[in-house]
Amino acid sequence: MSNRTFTMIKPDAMADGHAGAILDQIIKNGFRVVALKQTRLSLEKAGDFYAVHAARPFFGELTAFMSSGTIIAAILEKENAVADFRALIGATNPANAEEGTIRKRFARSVGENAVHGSDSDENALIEGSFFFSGLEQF
Ligand code: FUP
Repeated sequence: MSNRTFTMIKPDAMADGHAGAILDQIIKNGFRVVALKQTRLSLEKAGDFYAVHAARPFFGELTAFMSSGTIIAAILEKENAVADFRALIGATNPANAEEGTIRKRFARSVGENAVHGSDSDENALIEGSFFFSGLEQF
């Protein structure tokens, strides 16, 4: 088991002023920041990141949204990071997310759902490397 996951604070949460509160909740729940940056995805880069969803009906909306503003990308470390982080963020659709989870507190909708969290150790590694070189990970 790897102890790392990858997250993005998405453009909705950035625009709504929730980045500080989200990072605070992440850190208070025991995740250590391995790498962190504010950046903005081009439409093409958003398509590369979400290539696994290319055939889904929401792909166009998803990539337009993810390139619509700045994001914060981060690699996080904690024992059982992938599963614990997904529990912390809650269900994809905030309407179904547990009370107190990041998506319940801060997401606008299923499409604009405040944060990303890797769904496996393998994807955490791929996604972290998409944004950060080895020299940027501490
Ligand atoms: P999650 O792993 O919870 O981020 O969810 P998915 O990998 O299933 O979906 C990735 C992103 O696609 C979501 F964060 C938002 C978007 N999406 C939609 O816009 N509509 C949907 O019905 C499902 C996902």
